[in-house]
Amino acid sequence: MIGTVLCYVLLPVARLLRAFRDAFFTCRKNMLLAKSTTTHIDGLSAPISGKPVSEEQQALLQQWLEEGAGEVHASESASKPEKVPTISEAEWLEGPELLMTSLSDLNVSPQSGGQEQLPSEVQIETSPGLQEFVEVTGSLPAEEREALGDNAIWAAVRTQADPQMVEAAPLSTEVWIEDPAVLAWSPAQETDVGPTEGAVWPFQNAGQFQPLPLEIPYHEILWRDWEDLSAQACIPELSSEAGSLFEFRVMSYNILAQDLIEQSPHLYMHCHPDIMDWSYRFTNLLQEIQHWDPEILCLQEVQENHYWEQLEPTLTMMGFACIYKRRTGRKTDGCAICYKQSKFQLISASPVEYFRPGLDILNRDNVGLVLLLQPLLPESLGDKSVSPLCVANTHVLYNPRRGDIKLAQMALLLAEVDKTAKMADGNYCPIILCGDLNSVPDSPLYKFIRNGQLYYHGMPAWKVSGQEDFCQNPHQRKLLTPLWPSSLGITDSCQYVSLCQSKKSDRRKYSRDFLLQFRYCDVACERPADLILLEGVTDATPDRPAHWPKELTVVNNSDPDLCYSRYPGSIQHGLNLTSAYSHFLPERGCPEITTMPMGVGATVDYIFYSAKPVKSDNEECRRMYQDGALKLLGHLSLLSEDILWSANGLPNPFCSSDHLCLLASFGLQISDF
Ligand code: KL2
Repeated sequence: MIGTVLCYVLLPVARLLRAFRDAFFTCRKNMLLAKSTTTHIDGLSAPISGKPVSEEQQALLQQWLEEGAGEVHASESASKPEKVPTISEAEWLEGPELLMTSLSDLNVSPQSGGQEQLPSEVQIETSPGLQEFVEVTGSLPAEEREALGDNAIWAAVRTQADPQMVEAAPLSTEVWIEDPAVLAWSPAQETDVGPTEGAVWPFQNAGQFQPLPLEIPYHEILWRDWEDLSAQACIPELSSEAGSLFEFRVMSYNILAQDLIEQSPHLYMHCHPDIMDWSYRFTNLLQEIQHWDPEILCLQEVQENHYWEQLEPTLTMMGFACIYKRRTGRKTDGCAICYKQSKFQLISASPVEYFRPGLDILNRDNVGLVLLLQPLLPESLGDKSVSPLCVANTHVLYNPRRGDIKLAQMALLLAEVDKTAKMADGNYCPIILCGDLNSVPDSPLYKFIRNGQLYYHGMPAWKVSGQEDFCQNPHQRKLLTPLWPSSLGITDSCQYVSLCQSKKSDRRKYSRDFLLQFRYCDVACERPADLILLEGVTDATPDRPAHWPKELTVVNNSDPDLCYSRYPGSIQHGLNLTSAYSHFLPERGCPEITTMPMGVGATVDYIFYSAKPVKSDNEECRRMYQDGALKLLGHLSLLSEDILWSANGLPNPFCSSDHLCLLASFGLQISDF
């Protein structure tokens, strides 16, 4: 009898309630992510949720921001990563629900009944349906209530906010429908920014969901401005010949492989499990990509099954062609480069595996990918031409102590870029190098890429990436000359030895004058045995001009810089790369952040591009560049560490990776022939 009651009555009721809980949690995510009618606020003084913020609310917001910001000055937090709020699974169920953030905490303590604690100005009502739900749950046994968690409280709270919500086109792709809750990337955001004309917004009309006025307005805190840099680009001809540029946007994005979350769950303790769910993150990431609408997309940490089952099919439907390279060994993620087929045609694709058996310096499973793309000009420009574009993408080893490996990995990638980008005339076509280099700005690895050379001999390996200071470690690994053995086949100038040698023998080793000397040497004048004898013709010996030397002069005119290091203990490359970002936010006076491991902000992701070095007398200084054939026209601003702290770090409900995406717009010179 008891069994029957349990099976047929209590279990279905419990399941129903669980379904309710899930539905309301989704509902709450919606509320958090719902786009307000305002697109941007300065210092949180602008209206949130389309309603003016009362003075008290503003004060609370300010207090909350200050409290958050006060904790997170870069220098402080760098030394105290443990400040990241960590919340265990159990706390999720007992305490306030996850997305409840510090601001909400000011108003609703976990112990409180919820809305009674809210300031009276905040208009909150309980919808009749939800009220009923609360009453039902209130009368449930304690265990049932615990199973439901405090989501119930949140689900029951509904504001009287402006009913105006985002109007959105219905989904055209099934994958997008998976979680219609995601409203993070609403069309309203594109108004100031511009680059998403004609984009389809892949979420359903969610007019029934209203944002809670006191929730973190993620989309506003994490607002990123589009910075137009075309005026700064030192290109006098740009304004007069604005039409002569082939424009495209490049995104670099480490999307955080799901398997890596599972391997290092301790890194994501500050995140609610629901926002770490792949289907939630996938929908959000896809919408973000679609919102910024890049023509070239360089992704890192792309899990192979997610790539083939979801990303590749969806991105193909969005007009991309995609190329993927998985990491070697047992790693399940890799790098992808996707390009809009309407804009580019693939000339070549070269995956690069950094793992080399038997070489300690290359014993890790990271990879890179190098494409050569031909930009497709519109037919109206039929008689014009544009140079191919080399696009490289990589995710370099994380281990902060093994800078030696990181440098060798970069050298392998640069050798492949050198090979791919070198044109018939020996010059390089424009290059874009994206990736997560797991190295911070102005670290030796960064300087190597940007300045084209690095003296490494004797350098502690941990110093190379600048991620952490391990100088206390008495057993420091030092970089010694040569950094990698010659058997690797890569020169100190980050070029393939094989290519150098063939080039040298083909074109560079002997000068024209040197080769001309052979016209008069005895061997050259001797008639080959199988050549018909025509007297006076095939047996004629040319007269040696009087000034020609009898003996051949051996001239060693091979380029010593081409293949061998100019300076022992150093490595070089000749690609002339500079960063699309400055790594500093002048208005905020603090560094740009692309990721926040354990609550510590850092830049490790980059978009480098080819530029022209400006000649300087002091070669030791940071190299100066000006735009060449490839012009940086703009980029999407990055955020500061304190801003990300106020959004509970990364990932959060709005940003579904532990990295921010980088986005830069370029113009490629179109020429007349
Ligand atoms: O920094 V990353 O995060 O570029 O987003 O790249 C690596 C790290 C990624 C692939 O190896 O996994 C992360 N502590 C923190 N993060 C780690 C660790 C670790 N010990 N190991 C790997 N990752």
